[in-house]
Amino acid sequence: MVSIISIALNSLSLLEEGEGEFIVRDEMAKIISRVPSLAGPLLRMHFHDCFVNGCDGSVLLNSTPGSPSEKESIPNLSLRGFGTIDRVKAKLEQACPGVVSCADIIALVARDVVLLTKGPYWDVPTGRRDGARSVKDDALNNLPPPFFDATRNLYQFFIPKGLDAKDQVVLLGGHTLGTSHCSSFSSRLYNFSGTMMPDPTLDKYYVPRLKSKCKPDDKTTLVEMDPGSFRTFDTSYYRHIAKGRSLFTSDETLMLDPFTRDYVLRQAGVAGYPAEFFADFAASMVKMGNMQVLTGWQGEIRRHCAFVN
Ligand code: HEM
Ligand SMILES: *[C@@H]1O[C@H](CO)[C@@H](O)[C@H](O)[C@H]1NC(C)=O
Ligand SMILES: CC(=O)N[C@H]1CO[C@H](CO)[C@@H](O)[C@@H]1O
Repeated sequence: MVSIISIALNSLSLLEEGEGEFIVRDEMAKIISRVPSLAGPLLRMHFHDCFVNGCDGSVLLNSTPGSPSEKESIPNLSLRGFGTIDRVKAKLEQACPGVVSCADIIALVARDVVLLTKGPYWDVPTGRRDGARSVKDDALNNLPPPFFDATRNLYQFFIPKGLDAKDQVVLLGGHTLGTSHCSSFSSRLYNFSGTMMPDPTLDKYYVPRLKSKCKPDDKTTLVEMDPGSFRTFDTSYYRHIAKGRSLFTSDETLMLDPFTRDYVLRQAGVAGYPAEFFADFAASMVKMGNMQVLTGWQGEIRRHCAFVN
């Protein structure tokens, strides 16, 4: 299924001359050099788009009266970068109106922010078309929460989408970029599973550091997920996971399953150029980016990413 889709995407590619891709890269280079902290949210946006009814740009749609869109759901609260997508879209519409979908823009932008933060390059199959459906509850039902266990309930979110345990451990390496709100993990610091104690799998020397940044009800403070190199795409998040210093249960529990633990430990041990992780991440991103895409006469090329035409 996945390979058929990717062939369809390739043959449909409307950016064969690379002009559109060039415009996106150019704009992203400017934006990331000015606001490096946008790299994290823009990578994450592709994940949120693809996991909710496929990579169809639905994450960008505004609510309409009486029908709240994905943007209104809890996991969205921390999404940022919508203005960046609009800017890139405006540039593309100037150069080649009606050609590049918002779904393709999100996929290209995600690739470019990884590249611009010293991560791998991959060819992005293009030709996705934009969907019309964006429903708040779809986001809640399809996006896994950070307090889920990677070895048990997290699979329920990945497997039905054709992503396996390897894709999961690889894609979660994307947490090498960006920040998290305290509220996404503070239950692990103060009241883990109702115990009024920190999560025992958290490094006990790391807990006080996190507590000093995050008071119990803090909903605004941002914490680097990969402290020291949160603006560089590398393997260092795996080193944090290996030491009990990842922020989310969903990351830490990768250490419970022998297969994912081996992967984490292997990447954590890499000194120098992380060839295996880079190749794996590229492959899993292409796989994620091809999920349930609209092609051919399905969907449309939106004129503005926040509204259906
Ligand atoms: C089990 C699946 C996942 C869970 C539970 C999860 C959870 C989270 C949470 C809770 C945050 C912090 C949000 C906040 O409080 O601001 C976050 C941030 C982030 N996630 Fe994930 N995530 C998952 C998968 C992914 C995937 C597949 C990618 C991309 C390949 C990704 C990329 C990111 C990035 C880059 C950030 C930083 C965003 C920023 O800087 O604002 N995540 N994730
Ligand atoms: C701790 O967690 C338990 C279970 O989730 C909850 O019932 C309790 O109210 C929490 N206590 C505090 C002080 O947050
Ligand atoms: C970016 C964005 O649209 N965020 C929305 C997420 O959902 C809340 C409500 O739950 C809205 O207030 C935000 O504007």
